[in-house]
Amino acid sequence: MNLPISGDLIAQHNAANAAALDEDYAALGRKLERAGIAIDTVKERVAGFSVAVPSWGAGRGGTRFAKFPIPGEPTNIHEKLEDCAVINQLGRCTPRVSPHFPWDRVSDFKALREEAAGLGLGWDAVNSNTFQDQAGQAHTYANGSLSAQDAATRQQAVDHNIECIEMGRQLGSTDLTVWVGDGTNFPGQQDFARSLDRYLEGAEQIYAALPDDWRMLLEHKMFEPAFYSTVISDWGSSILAAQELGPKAKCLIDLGHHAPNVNIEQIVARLHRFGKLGGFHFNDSKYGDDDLDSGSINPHQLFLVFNELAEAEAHPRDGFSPSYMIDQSHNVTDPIESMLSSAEAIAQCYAKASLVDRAALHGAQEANDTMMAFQALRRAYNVDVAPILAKARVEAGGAYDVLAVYRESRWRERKAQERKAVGLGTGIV
Ligand code: RM4
Ligand code: MN
Ligand code: MN
Repeated sequence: MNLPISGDLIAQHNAANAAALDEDYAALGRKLERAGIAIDTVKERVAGFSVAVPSWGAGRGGTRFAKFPIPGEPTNIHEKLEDCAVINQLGRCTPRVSPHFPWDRVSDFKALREEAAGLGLGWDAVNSNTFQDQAGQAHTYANGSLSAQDAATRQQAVDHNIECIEMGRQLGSTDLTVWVGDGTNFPGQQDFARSLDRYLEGAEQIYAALPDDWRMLLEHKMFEPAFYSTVISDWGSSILAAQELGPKAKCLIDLGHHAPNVNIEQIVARLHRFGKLGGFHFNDSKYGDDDLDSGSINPHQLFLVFNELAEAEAHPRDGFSPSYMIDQSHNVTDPIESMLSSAEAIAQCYAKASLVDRAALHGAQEANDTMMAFQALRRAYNVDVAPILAKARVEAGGAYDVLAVYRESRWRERKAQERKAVGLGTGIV
């Protein structure tokens, strides 16, 4: 394997911090022991946790207003893979990349799969794109894709998704994530029922093309780019569509795709109750689909989501195996730094959810002891799990302080010498 960051640099840094880490880990171990928790067991769980990174997240994102590229940012899927390899080498919990087509299209997928494997990376869910027009495309998506009135446009969207499955198959993926930008900007613009019928008809054709071991993950989103209505606007529409399509269709929750203040953790529990929770896109938001860094605004919500995921894991239905991915737009930070910090925030919430005393929680719930039920969650949330994560990371060959080593490696500065500059412009990616 040809990992991008010098192993010596990581080893030296870890050696310099080994005593501090051992001390912190031992102290936390004693504290957890008093609560009947074996820290090594939690560490093993954390070591087994992973979240995929999106290929598009490796580039600097933008807004509708502007994009400010940085020197050395990746310009194609090969350079993006290199950056994803840096993230995984240092953090050791992001071993898979989620591609987006046609953005990541190549002529030889077998070679791309090997290239990723050489960097220690596998592939996660494939994302289709029928929310933008591509050069040379026969039919525009201006009036929708799977739900468009025009039959040829719908067929083009179906064909693209089927081609995504084929490209994903060559990479070794087993999930297709479908998010469509379809919707309306004006009351009356489309008939709500008929546009959903058209969406379902197209989705059925895609579903029919899924290999046996594949899943189709339906991602709902309340608004943007359509601002009055969207065809799969919420988890209700999503689960109805998934139920209509069949067992291989599941729902995917993107944390930024709800109305403000919606109780997302409850949605997790609801979808799981019906065996339809298929995946997650992690990010954070203040106002809408802001795509801010995971846990940067509301880390408590992220913990509560993981608490429901831990409940779901303990009571699996229908082969519970959600696909986890970071889905963020890094407008003002180095994307590698954002994804390192976000993956750590996500794994922290996973670890804290593992610390919840479920017997105490359930006992308090049964006894209608509201305060003690809440305290069962609060006690876990208050634990600083950083030493557990650091220990798991270091044992797997990652860095004690991921950001410190990343900066010391001068990766971005070195890449700025090699990579061609990205053009200015607007757009999400
Ligand atoms: C959407 C949605 C999709 C992502 C695109 C780039 O808002 O979150 O998952 O693929 O953005
Ligand atoms: Mn998303
Ligand atoms: Mn989004």
